Amino acid sequence: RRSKRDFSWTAYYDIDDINGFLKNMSEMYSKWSELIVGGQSYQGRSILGLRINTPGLKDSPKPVVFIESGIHAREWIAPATTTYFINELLTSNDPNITALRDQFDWRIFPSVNPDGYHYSYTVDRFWRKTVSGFGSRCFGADPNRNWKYNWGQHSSSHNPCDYQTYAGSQQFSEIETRTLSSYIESINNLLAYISFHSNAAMLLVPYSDSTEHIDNYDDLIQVGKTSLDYGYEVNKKERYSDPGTAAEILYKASGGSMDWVRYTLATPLVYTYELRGNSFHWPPSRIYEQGDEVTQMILGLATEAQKL
Ligand code: ING
Ligand code: ZN
Repeated sequence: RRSKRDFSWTAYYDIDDINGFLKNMSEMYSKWSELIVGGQSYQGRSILGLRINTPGLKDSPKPVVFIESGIHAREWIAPATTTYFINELLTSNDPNITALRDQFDWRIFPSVNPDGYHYSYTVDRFWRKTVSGFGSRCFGADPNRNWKYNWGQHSSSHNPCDYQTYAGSQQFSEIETRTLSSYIESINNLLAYISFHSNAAMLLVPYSDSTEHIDNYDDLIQVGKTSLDYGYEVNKKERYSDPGTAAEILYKASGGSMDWVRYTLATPLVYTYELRGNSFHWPPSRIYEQGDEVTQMILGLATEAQKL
């Protein structure tokens, strides 16, 4: 077993080490956090996460904030900033962060495509998909095109050999999306669902395959802008683009997780952050920059959301 000191944010780690970090944190902070299983992978890994839920007044349930990271294997900065955020939540003495920790029931999954991440880490740096059907000439499906909402419509390939956006043989063909979606469905009181990708420096709101605006679009944009303002204050370098739907500011895409969550569960706050980077590269020595930025962006989101 690794000690906490062996894990840092100046390097990228393979999936076993990320899971080791989660396990260690759950043991060191066992009063507040527990290791949770959000689903299973094709190669038999558990999709591991941390639930952080500090004891509250009486046993009144807190609103749940769900963080899904690393659904695309090669977007390494997403799992790295997510473990950074976990570490901040559990170890920071900043009163804003301890308040953030105490206000919500957190479910945080740094790597929801663990097979793909391991394959990207060890074999093919630019692998994006799952590895279902490994051994066939063409294998894997895009887990962010595989969810059961308008499946297979936009920016979705139906060719299993497509390196990027093969949507799978059918909706929820991938065990990762199927099992994770049932875990999400079992959550009561889900306030916010946040998905992390890279590298467009953007904040996206549902729906990704339509330019129509959903009923609380204005609130989502307002909360989103505050989130980006908080993030900007950290490094004061380049700003993210103004928030919007993927259909309007990136490209139309169907079958993504956030659209399914919004449509199926009517979750009020649903976002996809596209973190910074270039060609999926972000220097390991500078992970902490985006780690701090992500921490502040989540703090800004939560702060503004409480004013609604
Ligand atoms: N971008 C996302 C993708 O899956 C996206 C954009 C987000 C599409 C949410 C649909 C829903 O293509 C990256 N970089 O993967
Ligand atoms: Zn992605």
